[in-house]
Amino acid sequence: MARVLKIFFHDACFDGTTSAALFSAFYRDVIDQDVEIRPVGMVHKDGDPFDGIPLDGDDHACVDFRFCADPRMTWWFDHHPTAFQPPQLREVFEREHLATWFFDPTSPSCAGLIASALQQGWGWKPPPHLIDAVEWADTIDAAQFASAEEAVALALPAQRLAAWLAHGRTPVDTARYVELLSKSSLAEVARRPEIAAELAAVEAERADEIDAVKRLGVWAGDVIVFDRFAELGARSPGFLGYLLFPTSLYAVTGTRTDKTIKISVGVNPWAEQTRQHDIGALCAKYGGGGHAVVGGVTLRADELPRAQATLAALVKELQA
Ligand SMILES: [Mn+2]
Repeated sequence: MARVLKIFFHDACFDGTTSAALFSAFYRDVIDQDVEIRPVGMVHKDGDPFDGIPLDGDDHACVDFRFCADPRMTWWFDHHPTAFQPPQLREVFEREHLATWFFDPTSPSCAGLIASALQQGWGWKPPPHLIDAVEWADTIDAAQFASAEEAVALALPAQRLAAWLAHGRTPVDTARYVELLSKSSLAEVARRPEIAAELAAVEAERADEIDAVKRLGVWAGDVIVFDRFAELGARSPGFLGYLLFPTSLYAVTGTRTDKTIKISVGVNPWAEQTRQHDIGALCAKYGGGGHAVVGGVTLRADELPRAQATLAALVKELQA
């Protein structure tokens, strides 16, 4: 019987999935070539996201997601400044100091952090098919695009797959995607018939999405607000919001599925003004987290009044 490695990753996120694929490739190359890998997409929530998630593999890894203090979580890599929630978890991290736990909030992406940590510690280099994906993870996670047009472009496989991931993928889709990406390049994954068809559908929906986002945007000072709580399954406009409302400094979006409600907050990377707020810290005040320039609060599907109040409070804080 093959040993089982469970990899917990930030679900439906380009960096999270790339991180999981990269770590899978490393594990097969260096630790156990016959291992059975089970990628598990994780979503943030108010409270312990690992509550009720079984650590029942032979080994466990967590990438691009919050610190889990369970000693069975052998491997951990993250770059979110809000990785330690509650903050006391940081003491566990410092005290235990495992050589297989890595935290660097200055890294643009978790995939980049994994690549450098594994090279330094194990002399392992990412396989050629994943080099491109790791570079794209840096670009996408840190919004290092020259313009909003470039950020929303769907020309290249990485851009198309990032949009597809953000397009309401299920945990089954993303786990399969991680497995594919661990063994083939972004271009090869995008060419697979079943994925190519879905990528074409994402592109076809783009025009409707532009119309919807244009209609939805409501100004609150420098903040552009997209309240999509009423449309079950509707997505955050992401960079499209900044393309259509280029004078915004911040964007706040409310979205809802049958499982969760999410409030996403971001700083317009192409704004002329400078941000006055740390978004991750601001979201952490309301039970969420994130980076300095992007973050969010994820609540349960039955907490709509709380979500509406949280969205309003975040908008108010950003206007102050
Ligand atoms: Mn990340």
